[in-house]
Amino acid sequence: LQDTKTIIAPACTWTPVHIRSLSKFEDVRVEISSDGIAKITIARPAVHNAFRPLTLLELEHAFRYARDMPSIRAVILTGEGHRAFCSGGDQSARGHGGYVGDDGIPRLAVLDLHVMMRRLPKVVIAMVAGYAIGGGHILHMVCDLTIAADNARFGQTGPKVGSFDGGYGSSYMARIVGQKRAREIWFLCRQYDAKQALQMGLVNTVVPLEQLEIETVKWCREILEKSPTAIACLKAAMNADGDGHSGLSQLAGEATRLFYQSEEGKEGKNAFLEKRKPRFGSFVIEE
Ligand code: S0N
Repeated sequence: LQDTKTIIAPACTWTPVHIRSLSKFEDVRVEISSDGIAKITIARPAVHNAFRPLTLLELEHAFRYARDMPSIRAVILTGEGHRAFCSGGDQSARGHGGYVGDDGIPRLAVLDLHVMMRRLPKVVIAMVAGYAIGGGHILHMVCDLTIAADNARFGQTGPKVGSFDGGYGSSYMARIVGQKRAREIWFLCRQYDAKQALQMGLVNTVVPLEQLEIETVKWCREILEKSPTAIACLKAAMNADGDGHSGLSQLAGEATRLFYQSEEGKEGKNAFLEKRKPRFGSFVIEE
């Protein structure tokens, strides 16, 4: 990997988020563009952006913030520098039954983060330079789209380091690349370059490293022009296929959100609050 390339000015100016809980972050940086893109950066370059429990906690806060801010319409997940997107769980934090933070409790908290990212009703794009390995590889897979730099390298290490992800890391991977490829990726623990990842359908496009952020922002801006409700429903629908009741609940949640915004939905609430019978008679289901 070359680490001497200069990344040219990004296509937009990022304004750091200053709300109190986020500004105290140690491992994660959150920046917002003026047009509603949130960039969430795992900032532990000394360990190729491996995540420890604190990192996951901060990522959860960051994704919750992105979910709750109406002005944020697209999210970029990335790693600091251009040597790594993320190298997975920090092996030095791995204890007896999981990864152990300051509170001494072993957790597999990255699994909660996967669910949170899939449930976010906004598009999440992985911007990958360098290594996306182990749990870092799974993180990019869980994103809706992946833009890879030409120096990106992908792979799993679980069977080499005594770990595995039998959740999205296995079954969702098999849906993306097919059963034979997924088994190869996990059983052999090889690394794949960006071109190979593109051929397998693991990433959406590959661009020169210098163009990575410009291209990612371009994709975000194309998405910003589209209907947010259509996108949220489409994401939920695609997740529902693989997420069972949880996926259906996400999809149904989007329907409920729309229903709440309708006159019919509001009539039910108003009637309750006004202690009267609801007047649903004038509402019809139009074919
Ligand atoms: C990425 C690799 C291939 C890069 O190799 P390279 O370029 O030779 O660099 P290194 O010298 O190896 O690394 C530079 C420095 O960074 C440290 N480092 C790198 N990765 C990690 C890491 N994951 N944890 C801790 N430190 C890391 C190196 O030690 C080195 O530091 P110094 O300079 O001080 O020596 C190569 O680095 C590599 O192979 N890394 C390890 C990849 C890996 O095995 N990751 C863990 C895989 N497992 C998971 O991610 C589990 C995820 C998870 O949480 C999970 C998911 C589902 C279900 C359960 C779980 C669960 O919680 O277990």
